Amino acid sequence: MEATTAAPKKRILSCIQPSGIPTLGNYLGALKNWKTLADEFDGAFAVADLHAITVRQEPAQFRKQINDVLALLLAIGLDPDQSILFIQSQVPAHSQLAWILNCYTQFGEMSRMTQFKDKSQSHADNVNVGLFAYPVLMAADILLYQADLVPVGADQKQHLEIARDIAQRFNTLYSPTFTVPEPYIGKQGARVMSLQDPLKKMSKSDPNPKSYISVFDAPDVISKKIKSAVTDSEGSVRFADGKEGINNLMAIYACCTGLTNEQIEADFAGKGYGDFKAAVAEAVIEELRPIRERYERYSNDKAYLKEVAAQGAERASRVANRTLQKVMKKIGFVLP
Ligand code: ATP
Ligand code: LTN
Repeated sequence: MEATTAAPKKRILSCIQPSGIPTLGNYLGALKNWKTLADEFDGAFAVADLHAITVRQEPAQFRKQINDVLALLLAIGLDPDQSILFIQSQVPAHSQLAWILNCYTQFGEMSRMTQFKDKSQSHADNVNVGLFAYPVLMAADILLYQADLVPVGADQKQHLEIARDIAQRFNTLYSPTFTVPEPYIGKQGARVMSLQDPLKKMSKSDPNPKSYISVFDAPDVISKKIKSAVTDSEGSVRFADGKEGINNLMAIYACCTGLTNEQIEADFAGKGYGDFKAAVAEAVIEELRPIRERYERYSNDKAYLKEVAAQGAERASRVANRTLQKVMKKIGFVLP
């Protein structure tokens, strides 16, 4: 009989910025899928600290947030011996490839990015070049690892398209160099909205803490925030246009319980928003409880976090440097 060799596992890569305490949106839209995908694919997951300095960070707080997000990656169950877990700035190839790719990206295509337009409004006093070039650094993150799949929330779809365009452009100009990545956007939770303005996405850098649930919020805080979530005056729990607040709470509830919208509507028929909000709060509290408990353990163990980051940076650099060398050679740089 002919020997069969197993096809190599596909590679996935994703990152999260340490720009604040991650929210329920980050969790349901991205992190929750990472754990599932990490068991099936070859995973690399990073704390995108270079992306986070596109807005001002206070140094001591920033350092803490970077460690906290690394601890969170462990708390959601990612295994540093199975997946590569690393801090982006500890792998210099990201900055190096980003510069190179800047020179293969057009000003016009960057100007169309909706995140840039939004952020240049919310940070009007600091519209820096990094904020503009942010998607190119993200493309470098992805392309360095030859990622096949990139699990992200729906807000990142446009950035993924740019990463694909840049990869294809480079491959056409030279010869096949980069894997062209596909986005992986979950069916549920891909776009969790703000509790105070359900037309805006829930964001950890929102100045109003009532608009988001942080993954480390205590149970009573979660209950209060959900109780004060903006809804409508109709008073019936059903998914419909114009009921964005309720639609959002239903989506959150569905993600945490596995119920469908129809089941939720049937369960809450004839009941008011008070009952529904109490049930949503309970489901969110139970969903986040084990993560919060494991996070407490990891975040206090600084020596372990340092060790995880060092091991991750070494493994990540090995993969990333291979791609970077290939790119530099094709462009015509003189390699040492
Ligand atoms: P910031 O608010 O500082 O801009 P962010 O939370 O939007 O940050 P990241 O930390 O980089 O951005 O996001 C990490 C992951 O979480 C990404 O995959 C992103 O798509 C996802 N994500 C962010 N916000 C939401 C949301 N409201 N709903 C679903 N997924 C989200
Ligand atoms: N821009 C992303 C975070 C991010 C990312 C990446 C996601 C940075 N580099 C690479 C996937 C792959 C965001 O969610 N705001």
